[in-house]
Amino acid sequence: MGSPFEYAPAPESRSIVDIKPSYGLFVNGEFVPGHGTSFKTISPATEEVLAEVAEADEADVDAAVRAARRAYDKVWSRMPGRERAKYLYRIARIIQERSRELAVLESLDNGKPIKESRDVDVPTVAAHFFYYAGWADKLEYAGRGPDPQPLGVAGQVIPWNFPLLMLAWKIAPALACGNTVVLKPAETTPLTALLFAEICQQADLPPGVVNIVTGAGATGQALVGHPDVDKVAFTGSTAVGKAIARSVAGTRKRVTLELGGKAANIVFDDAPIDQAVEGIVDGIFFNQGHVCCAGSRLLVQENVYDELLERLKRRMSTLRMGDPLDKNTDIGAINSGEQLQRIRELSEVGDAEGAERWEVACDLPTKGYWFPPTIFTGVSQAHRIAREEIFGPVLSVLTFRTPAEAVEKANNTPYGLSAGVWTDKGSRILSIAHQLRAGVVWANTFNKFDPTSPFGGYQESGYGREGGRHGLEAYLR
Ligand code: TAP
Repeated sequence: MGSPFEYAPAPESRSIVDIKPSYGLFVNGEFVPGHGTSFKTISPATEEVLAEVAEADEADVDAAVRAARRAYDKVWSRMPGRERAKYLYRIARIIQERSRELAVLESLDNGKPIKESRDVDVPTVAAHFFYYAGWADKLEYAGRGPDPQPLGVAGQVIPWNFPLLMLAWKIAPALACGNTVVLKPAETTPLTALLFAEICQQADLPPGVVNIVTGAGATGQALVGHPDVDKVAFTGSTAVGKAIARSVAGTRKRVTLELGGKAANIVFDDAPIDQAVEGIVDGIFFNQGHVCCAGSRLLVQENVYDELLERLKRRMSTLRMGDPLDKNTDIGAINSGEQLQRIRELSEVGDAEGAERWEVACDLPTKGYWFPPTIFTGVSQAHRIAREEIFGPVLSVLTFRTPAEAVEKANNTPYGLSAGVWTDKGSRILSIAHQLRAGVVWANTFNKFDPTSPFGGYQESGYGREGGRHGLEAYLR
């Protein structure tokens, strides 16, 4: 690894977005102060404080749920689908118009490279609103019978890895179906959800249809536990997901959970190697590996192992790490000090268990949270780095000889969110995909998201689907 250095973030892109010194909660169409204490949100690339954000306590959450209930009863559930669609189309268009602002703010608050927030996150967010706007007046085709009804008030809790995209996955289908929402963004990434609240105002969305309550786990707990919430939609860790499932058991609440993953990316010896290397890099280093469906376990057929590893290391050496606002940056900052600590700890476990660590030699900034792209070879299935979600830019490499062995190893996980298969044989793609216990299987590509495709897990990766027609079912009776 190189020597540490001071890095100054690019000031010109900062000026695109107007960050206020402090933010309130968004309740009933207005920004209001919270009753709890406030907290600071920082740029993980520089540790600079970006803003002070209100923390919603139980009374604030209650006010937001009541606003959502009023809006549901009086306005939104009564509005014809074609009218709801107009609001969703308007929101989608404003997202496109304000896309630079949203991308810069997302990269500042989250640490992800601007080329990802600009070219992947924000366009996919707009696409979700466009897609579900199109469904709002066609719900009789959603698969829930001729007269599907909304559920009521949805309490939605999302993580920090794709703050805006997770918001879109939650809010767009809920609103299209006639539900109203109270959403809690993650503590470390509240700013784009608050900018989205401004967009709701700009779109003249009726007050109370969307409410945003910022805060940490306790705010999420208050929301999920509120007796007047009809539907809970959660994306986050398996541990918190299990606690939520327990807490709502026996209530009338409907629940969908999108949880963790430990995806296998399987490369057969007939795969186009350079294409596979790109897919492996994208699979684990996209968004610093903070991706629930990241291809964090590479399974390589033994006879191409040496060649693949050599090419992979060569490709990794070209990745640029640094200022998230620099358009040439491939790898941005780790989202928080806490997450960095977890990545370090699990990597040290990898060392202690005898796996061999290789990392890209690069200079790391002295401030902020950084971890270089890393691979572990000599990993066995029993190793913790092959079993536990690291949620960082760390790849564990295993080998296999036969297709049956690949499937067995790929399925040897409590998770089941996603997987990848690289091979030249179409018949093998179909046969392997069929045997993998994963909600999404990519063939000769990885980490591709589209609003028309359902996404979701098996086993400890949760239940319910988001995206596509299936994503409507979670919000309809
Ligand atoms: P969590 O710690 O589970 O947090 C997720 C959200 O839940 C945050 O907003 C969090 O608030 C809140 N929360 C924490 N404790 C809660 C409680 N007891 N009741 C209600 N809400 C609570 O996960 P994370 O670290 O942010 O995200 C990483 C995890 O999310 C990974 O495991 C990843 O695989 C998973 N993930 C899954 C998917 C899909 S689609 N399956 C997508 C993205 C991420 P604070 O953060 O503010 O404390």
